[in-house]
Amino acid sequence: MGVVNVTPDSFSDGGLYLEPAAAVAHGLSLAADGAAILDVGGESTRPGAEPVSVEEELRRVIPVIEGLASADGEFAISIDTTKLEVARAALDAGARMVNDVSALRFDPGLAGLVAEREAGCCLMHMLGEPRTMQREPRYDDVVSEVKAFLEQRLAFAVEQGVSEQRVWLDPGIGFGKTVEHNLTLLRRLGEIAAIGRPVVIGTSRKSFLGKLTGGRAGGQRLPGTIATNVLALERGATVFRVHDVAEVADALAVAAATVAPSD
Ligand code: PMM
Repeated sequence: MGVVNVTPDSFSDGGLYLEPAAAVAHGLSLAADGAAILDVGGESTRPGAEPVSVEEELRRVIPVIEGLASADGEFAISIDTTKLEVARAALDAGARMVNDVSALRFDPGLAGLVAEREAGCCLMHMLGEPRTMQREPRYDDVVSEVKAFLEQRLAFAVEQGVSEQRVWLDPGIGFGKTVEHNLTLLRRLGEIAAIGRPVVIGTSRKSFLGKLTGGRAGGQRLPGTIATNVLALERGATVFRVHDVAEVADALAVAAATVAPSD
């Protein structure tokens, strides 16, 4: 899954692809690099980020989704949003899946839309909301709490008519977690995979990788991104949300051949 952020303020690529044509070209190059899904987002979820209006989010993402959909490539488009109106317009414009970092909490009506459109849906764990999530996050046992949350949100989605087969789950690396919480989730990712739905993992360029490597900045976190994605593959993740698709795809191809040799 390649990241196409159309935001002025995302932590690692904010402002780079604000023009629709630049964002579309970037998405197509990620697809050429091997992304099967392009995740288009118009609202930054970095710690402390302020929400953006529906109108602004629509203005950012819809032209990009239309542009990508009209390219008719071999990729699916996912909309990274927590808002019903944005998800609806994105599905109308050609997206096939909703990546909701609030796991259908911020806009419960979103579940009905996903059900009605038979869209795919990624439910992610976050402690609270982006504005406050990194203020001293606490858990008794981060893995069992994240797992229980994801099971509960999956049950909610199914109650609302979403087919369980269309739901993916994500432990939400960096969303209300300390470095140690992120590492524990990666170490015990198999417990999340045991829920039985595909696991999405998003470590790409995140700050805990900088903290573990002497303060590396976002663009210098590719080695850490690769290490964590390879380990996540080995522990049962099946979808890897990244900015550097070509490099991570190569690393995953080699790791996958080692984990499950084809000969
Ligand atoms: N991370 C970000 C945004 N959306 N969605 C999912 N499912 N999982 C993630 O880990 C995730 C996400 C924040 O990263 P970005 O600002 O680089 O997009």
